[in-house]
Amino acid sequence: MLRIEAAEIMIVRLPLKFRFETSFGVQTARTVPLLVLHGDGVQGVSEGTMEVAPMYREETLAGALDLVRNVFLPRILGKTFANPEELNDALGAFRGNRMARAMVEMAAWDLWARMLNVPLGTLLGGRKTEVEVGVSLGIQADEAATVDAVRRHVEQGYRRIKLKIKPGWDEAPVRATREAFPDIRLTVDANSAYTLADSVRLRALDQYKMTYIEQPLAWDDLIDHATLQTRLQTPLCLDESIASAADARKALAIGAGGVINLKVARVGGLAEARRVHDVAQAFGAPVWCGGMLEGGVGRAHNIHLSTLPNFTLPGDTSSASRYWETDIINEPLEAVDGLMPVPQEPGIGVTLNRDFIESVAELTEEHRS
Ligand code: OSB
Ligand code: MG
Repeated sequence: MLRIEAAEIMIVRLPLKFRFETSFGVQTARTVPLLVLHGDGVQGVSEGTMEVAPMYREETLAGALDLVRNVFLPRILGKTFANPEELNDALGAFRGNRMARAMVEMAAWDLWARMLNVPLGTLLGGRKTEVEVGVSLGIQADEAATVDAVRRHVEQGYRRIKLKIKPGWDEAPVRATREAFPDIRLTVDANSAYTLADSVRLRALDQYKMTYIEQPLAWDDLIDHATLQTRLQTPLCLDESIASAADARKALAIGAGGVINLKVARVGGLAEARRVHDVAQAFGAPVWCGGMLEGGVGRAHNIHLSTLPNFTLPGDTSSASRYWETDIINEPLEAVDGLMPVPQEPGIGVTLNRDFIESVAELTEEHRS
């Protein structure tokens, strides 16, 4: 039984080691919310991926934390559940706010896996002991800087290079990269910066033989993606547009894309992520695990999810040392030759670096029933 006795919320601000520019803005740091659930002498932890400003999807850090504190925690504190899915049912009546719900659900899964003394990936049904990873590279100053950044990461063994693009910065970096590296697995991510009126521009990318083009159109669209897909040879990969297994089913049924970037928080937690994985598998569509510049807690969750069999393309879960001088966990999460080892201790298999977290925390709270 899963008994929830107490909860902690912490917020830490971590400076990024690189400037990360996407079509929607520039990030130089992350504000990382952490949730710890305590029960039966064990703790489970999760990391929120919502940002201060709703640039990626609509959820915000302030809105999500308000819900966690005032609506979700009161429904689980002091209560006992059969398993994480039953706990999640206690939040099932609430609409949307999937990243906020995922924070609670993911901590419950970690707690549950630690109580059962198994790695989270194994509990979810995954069998891999290492997962293939690539990198997501932000928009660079020019073509030469792009090729330099690609070279550095190819030399480190990453299995796929993803370039962020936006209108006016798309074919140039892709052409330069393809000329320098004719054989790498290459993709682009537009984060919803285009419309159907850009179909011709986007079709110009077909010649570069990319594995997919990620989320060219609106964050809440499926229909226009299906139209665009009829005009392109390169498969579309959906990120922002997929918030549930139902969305995945509809998207694949209408041909809105052929690949799904699966992010646990965006779909509301690990159980729903597994359902998205299963739907995609039934359609013969590969999935891969996306990233939101996570600290070690979110990164570890992503690695465990990626052990499921239909994660057949490299994910964005690159080495923690790329992002942070000091991480929020004690263990390193480092890929070797593009393979990220799956932590084999129970739960997510990593532990909070409490001293570091305390030294940089902007907020720490305790909640009890
Ligand atoms: O679209 O996949 C995205 C980061 C923040 C918000 C959206 C996205 C991303 C990334 C970074 O691409 C992936 C990572 O390295 O964590
Ligand atoms: Mg994306």
